[in-house]
Amino acid sequence: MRHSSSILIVPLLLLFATGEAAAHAFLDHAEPRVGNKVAAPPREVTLWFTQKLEPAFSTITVTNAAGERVDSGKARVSGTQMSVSLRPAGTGTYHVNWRVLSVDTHTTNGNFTFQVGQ
Ligand SMILES: [Cu+2]
Repeated sequence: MRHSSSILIVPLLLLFATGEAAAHAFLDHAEPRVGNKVAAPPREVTLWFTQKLEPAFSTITVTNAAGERVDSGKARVSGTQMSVSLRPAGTGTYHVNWRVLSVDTHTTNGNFTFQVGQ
């Protein structure tokens, strides 16, 4: 009896967990691509998420290899997409930090790097 009841419960928990994960805005992909190398400093960084974003509370900060802020500070949000302009800031490892509020009122954040140079 005990065994059969746990078999019923596990699929319900899995269903709940998957539904919850799909309801948040997670990073789907980015340009420049996460962990990738580009030849020249990009003019902007664009992130695509798994859910629509609330523009007012969604931000991206980008720093260059020297740790200097190189983003314009004004992220542009359109649906599931968020972009920020960059000033030219040399080669090396760039760090991207993002924080977004999705339309379901949940906040998520994360970071990744990409490389600039030969
Ligand atoms: Cu959510």
